[in-house]
Amino acid sequence: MTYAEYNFDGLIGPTHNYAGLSFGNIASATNKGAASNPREAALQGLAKMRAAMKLGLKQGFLPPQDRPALKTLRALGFAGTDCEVIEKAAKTDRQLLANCYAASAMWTANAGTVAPSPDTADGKVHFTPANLAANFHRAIEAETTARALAHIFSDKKHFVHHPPLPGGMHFGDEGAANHGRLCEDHGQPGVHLFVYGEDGEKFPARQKLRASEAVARSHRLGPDNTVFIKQSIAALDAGAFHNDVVGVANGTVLFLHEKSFADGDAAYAAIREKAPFVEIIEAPAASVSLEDCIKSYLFNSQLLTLPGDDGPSGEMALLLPQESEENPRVRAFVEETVARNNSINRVIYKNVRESMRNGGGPACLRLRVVLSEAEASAADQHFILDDGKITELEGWVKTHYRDRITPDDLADPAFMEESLSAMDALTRILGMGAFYDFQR
Ligand code: SUG
Repeated sequence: MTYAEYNFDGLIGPTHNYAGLSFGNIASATNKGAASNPREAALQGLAKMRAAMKLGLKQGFLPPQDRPALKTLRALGFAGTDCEVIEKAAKTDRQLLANCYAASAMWTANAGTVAPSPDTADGKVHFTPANLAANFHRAIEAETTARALAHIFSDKKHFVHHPPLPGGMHFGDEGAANHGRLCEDHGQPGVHLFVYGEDGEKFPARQKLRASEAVARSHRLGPDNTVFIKQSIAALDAGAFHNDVVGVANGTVLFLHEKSFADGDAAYAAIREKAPFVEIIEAPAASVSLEDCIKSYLFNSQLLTLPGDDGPSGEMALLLPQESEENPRVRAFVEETVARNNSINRVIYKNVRESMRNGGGPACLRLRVVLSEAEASAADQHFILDDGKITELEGWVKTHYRDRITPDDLADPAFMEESLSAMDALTRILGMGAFYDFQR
């Protein structure tokens, strides 16, 4: 059976803005209150998807969520018509309103954790949407994310959907942003790396060990194909609020910063024991500091196995944010890495600056789902892209999105109406029916 990796990027929603909502995420804090450009953000995201497809890779997407989250605002006691709900929330608590306006579902690495069928005891693809308990604006994504995943992967013959983990921060789970899979080939059984944190001196850890263990259990993974690794506090306190800011795994390669893990030697030994084929490519702190990593998002790159004429070519491309090209130390390290004799031999820099300014690089913007041909054809094809569908989505963005949003716009009921009417139009394009809460 042939398997392929599908990257499901988040289609960036019309309310993308900078509200400084994520403590421990330095870009989010730095850009609080700045004007955003949702139109440009969404087009940058779609251009990245197109670039991955040009490499011959499979590309899907997850839809944005309906924001403002009127259902949440109503649950918090704001009553009346939709316009009244927005006006009252704006008068009472601007920060609360901003939380209900975040377009943060764009970072689909946090949508959930996925285990492909070659790895699971029942031979099915397992999904657990992340509860994102660490931040209010993100925690309210889980319900709609679960609905979207169940909508796209609805065939019970192939797909198993678990609910987001219960228990709030006791089982704080941020999805695939702290998870990687090593394998000799996408269709071969893989080894799952789960990275968890413990609170630092400056910043809190979002991913709990017990959450990772629970996801592994639900996904019917076993001790032979799982490794649990503690993130270093130095990385967390430098601003690596998710492990995918300091490392990425793909196929046989683990590409990461020297200071990613609390105990690097022990972690590498545990990984090598279960995945003896692993090729570890490490950036020494002497060449690239943690600070450079966080600013440039070097390791928030997509590491992609390039297809050959007849199956995988054995070559990998690194798709990096433009900020990595602009940092001379990072660029030098990337050039050196590609020149060396290893699996990474191609580099592409893409502009995803609107997302980067909220702390989301290329890897944050995608959820990896490895699927067999039969599984891929059982998925809802509206969400698997080709050039024509990308052009259609670009057209939708150009029709409905603003090119400038400031914090004051969130208080304006006209902006709410505009955003929800964009989402309404999207459900028609994607044949989703009355998918969103505001349509029900
Ligand atoms: O959860 N930023 C996101 C960025 C997520 C990045 N994802 C990964 N590393 N996989 C977060 O901190 C900022 C929103 C704001 O401040 O307006 C935000 O939610």
